[in-house]
Amino acid sequence: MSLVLTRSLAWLLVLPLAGALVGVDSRLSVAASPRPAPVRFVADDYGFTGPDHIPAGLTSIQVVNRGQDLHHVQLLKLLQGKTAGEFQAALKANPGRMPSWIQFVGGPNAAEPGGEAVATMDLGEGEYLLICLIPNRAGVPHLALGMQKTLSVKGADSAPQAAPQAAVTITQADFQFTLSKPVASGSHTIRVMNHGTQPHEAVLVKLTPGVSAKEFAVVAESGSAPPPGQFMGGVVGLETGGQAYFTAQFEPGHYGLICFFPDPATGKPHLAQGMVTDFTVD
Ligand SMILES: [Cu+2]
Repeated sequence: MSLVLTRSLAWLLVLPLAGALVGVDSRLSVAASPRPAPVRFVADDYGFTGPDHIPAGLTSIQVVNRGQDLHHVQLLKLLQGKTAGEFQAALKANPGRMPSWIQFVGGPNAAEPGGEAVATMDLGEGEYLLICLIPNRAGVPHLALGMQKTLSVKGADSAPQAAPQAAVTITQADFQFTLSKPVASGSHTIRVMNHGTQPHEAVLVKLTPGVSAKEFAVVAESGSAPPPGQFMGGVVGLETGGQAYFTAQFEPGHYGLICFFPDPATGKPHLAQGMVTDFTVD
């Protein structure tokens, strides 16, 4: 019901604009075509259900968390014709070390139980895996509990989608986040770009008043207690040069961006090297 309403409202907003642009520049009217509904994957404890095949191109992936634990969707592209079976074998042989023939291509970051998150990426044709890297209380990543699914990306859908209009860009580096400008209250699309040399993620959290993003991250890392705040999505790991978009509803308050990805040199999460940022929405 609400999905139908949202889509019909999108048409109302888009049609007059598209009409006004016809005859001016056909590329602009393509840019104004409505964005398709996100491709939806349901996460539970511990697995994903959703489509096995989707078309290539700019794609919004939604994670709907029906579990009791936090979940995200990390999209991995399998290179060199490697298979899901080979990925599992490689992890078994070298636990905790990603093989060199996978590429981190984003995906919606952590959604609370009962919540959801969406991220938009340009997906090229190929074989992908959806995995969840979030650990359980014992520190075991959900991936090792069976939380992985294959996804085949092939062929193109209708007209190519224009890139979303981003209100703010978050640039990732080794090891920090930089926001292009302050985030205003309201619903905004945020672009995330990795300018670092390692894969990075952006975990968006809303912080309990008086708590810093670092304090939140330390509690979340330890798994000893629920962290003081709320996970609000973001984008999971992106390769160097990669980019993705996510949309979130920002109420006034204090927020954090955190990268839990490990530095191969030290084994420590990037947040321990400074990749954790606080920001305020007025
Ligand atoms: Cu990082």
